[in-house]
Amino acid sequence: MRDMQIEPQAFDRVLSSMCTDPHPAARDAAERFLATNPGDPGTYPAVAALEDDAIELLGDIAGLDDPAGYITSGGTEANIQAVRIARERADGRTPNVVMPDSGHFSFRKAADLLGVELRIVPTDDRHRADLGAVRASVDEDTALVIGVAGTTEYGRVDPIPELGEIARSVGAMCHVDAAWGGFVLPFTDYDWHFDHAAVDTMAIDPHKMGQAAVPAGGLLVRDAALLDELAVDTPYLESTSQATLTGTRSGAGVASAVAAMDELWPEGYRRQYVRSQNNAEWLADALEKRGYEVADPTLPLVAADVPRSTFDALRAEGWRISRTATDELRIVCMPHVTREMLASFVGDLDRLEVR
Ligand code: 0PR
Repeated sequence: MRDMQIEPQAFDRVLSSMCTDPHPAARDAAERFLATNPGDPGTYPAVAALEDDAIELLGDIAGLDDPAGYITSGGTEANIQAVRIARERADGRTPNVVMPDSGHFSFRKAADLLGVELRIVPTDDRHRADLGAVRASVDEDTALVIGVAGTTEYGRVDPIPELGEIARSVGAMCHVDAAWGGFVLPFTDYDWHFDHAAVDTMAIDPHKMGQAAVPAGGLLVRDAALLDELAVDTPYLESTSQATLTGTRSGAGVASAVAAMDELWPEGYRRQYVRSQNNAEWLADALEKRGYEVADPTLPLVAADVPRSTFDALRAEGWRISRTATDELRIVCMPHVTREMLASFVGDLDRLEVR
């Protein structure tokens, strides 16, 4: 018989993930709503009502009065749907989408699926979208300009207001990918959300820094009419149309997102941000003292030029770590990452480092 008591993955050595141990309330809500489908609100009204609450809460976090959107399967779905909305709005043209090279690979999937041209522009020496390059890339066929608020590799925040202006100047929409950053940015000084800029759509994922169970991503749109671009008729359901990409969806994700946000927004998330950011700075400092070059952790994510041989030795010790495209060690200080874990990691690094 297969051993289903097998340990799925203890979090005590996971430094590479953007997922984390869900909050106990989120875990409990997920279990209770496991067999519900918010894709069929006529049959499962309770979870459909919870989804409205989730969008209200996400709107609060992202500075959007009167928010619209839905709980997606993750950042990938939210990003694909944002590109799809922009493509539909750009009717009659062969649209292009402009994104910094720090953008997540989900936009490549979107471009592939939707038949839009993806124009990838360089980032500057601080790993942020190069505004000159963005300006030079947009034209009258640009449907969407993408900015990242918390990049996957370095945790950087693009200049969102400026990207919004560039988008407006050519009649394009502006999408912010805050899939990872959205639950820490409210406690920073960055201009990243709907209040500050000409932002039309946003990805913001409860199942990352939001401490909800997987799958719980978020798509927010400035105006509910934007969701109409996604809607298809649903002839045999009680509800008449559906704007989601998937059909049957996880009620567990939806309920879990609401439970986590009810529990943690804003004070719990604030405390978590401070803890994670302090940990990232502590680790950056420890690595710098050992002579490594470290990218400044502007959000709780550390990248350092630890050589591949040392990286492999740490992996062999069971550390779950990852590398950037330019081969740096990358550590994400998620809520389950404690100071003790990092101290133990640095201890192993000292023991194993290959110079
Ligand atoms: N946008 C940004 C900025 C992201 O970092 C990610 C995921 C996405 C969108 C896509 O989100 P979903 O994966 O929810 O669709 N970035 C991580 C990455 O690609 C995803 C990840 C998460 C990887 C957990 C490993 C892991 O254990 O590295």
